[in-house]
Amino acid sequence: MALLPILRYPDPRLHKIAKPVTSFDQRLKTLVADMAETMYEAPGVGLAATQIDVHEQVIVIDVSDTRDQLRVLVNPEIVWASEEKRVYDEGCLSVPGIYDGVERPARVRVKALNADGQMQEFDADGLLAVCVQHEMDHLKGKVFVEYLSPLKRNRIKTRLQKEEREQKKERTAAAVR
Ligand code: K1U
Ligand code: ZN
Repeated sequence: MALLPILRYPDPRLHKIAKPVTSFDQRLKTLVADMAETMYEAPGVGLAATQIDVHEQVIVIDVSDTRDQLRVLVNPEIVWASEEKRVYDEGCLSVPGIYDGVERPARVRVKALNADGQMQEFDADGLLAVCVQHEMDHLKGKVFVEYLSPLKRNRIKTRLQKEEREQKKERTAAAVR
């Protein structure tokens, strides 16, 4: 298994549209295992393949307290969403240190394949519903900050670009030491 680097906003590769998976082979199983390891290590409750620069419709999620209930969603679809909406303070491993409120349907019914190509359908509410919708947005090239005002989004972009420049400087200084 391998830990994979996570793209950071505003990397343009986060806006690529993921393609459906067509082969349920060993390569897919290795991708899923690497994504799960990367999500648990981060730590996060979800990860979309887009975030590790793989543009295929693959998501891993684990919202359990025990961190032992991994869900693998391949080619996911939302087949029903509630009229009722909820605001949840979302975070994102691609937008580190930023949390802000996003309004989404409170409950969804999800249809997806697993890593063996078997169909699964389940109802989600609470954090699971938020996480499924957040990760499916990643597959469509959408990052949660796009729900925020242009002012907030630009502040976040500037802050993360500054952090990136500072980290690059530190890495360069460490390399010449
Ligand atoms: O980057 C991602 O897509 C993962 C993201 C998922 C998410 C969290 C909260 C609301 C919506 C979507 C995260 O996991 S951010 C980290 C986080 O919230 C968390 C980490 C460890 C334990 C509990 C939460
Ligand atoms: Zn995210």
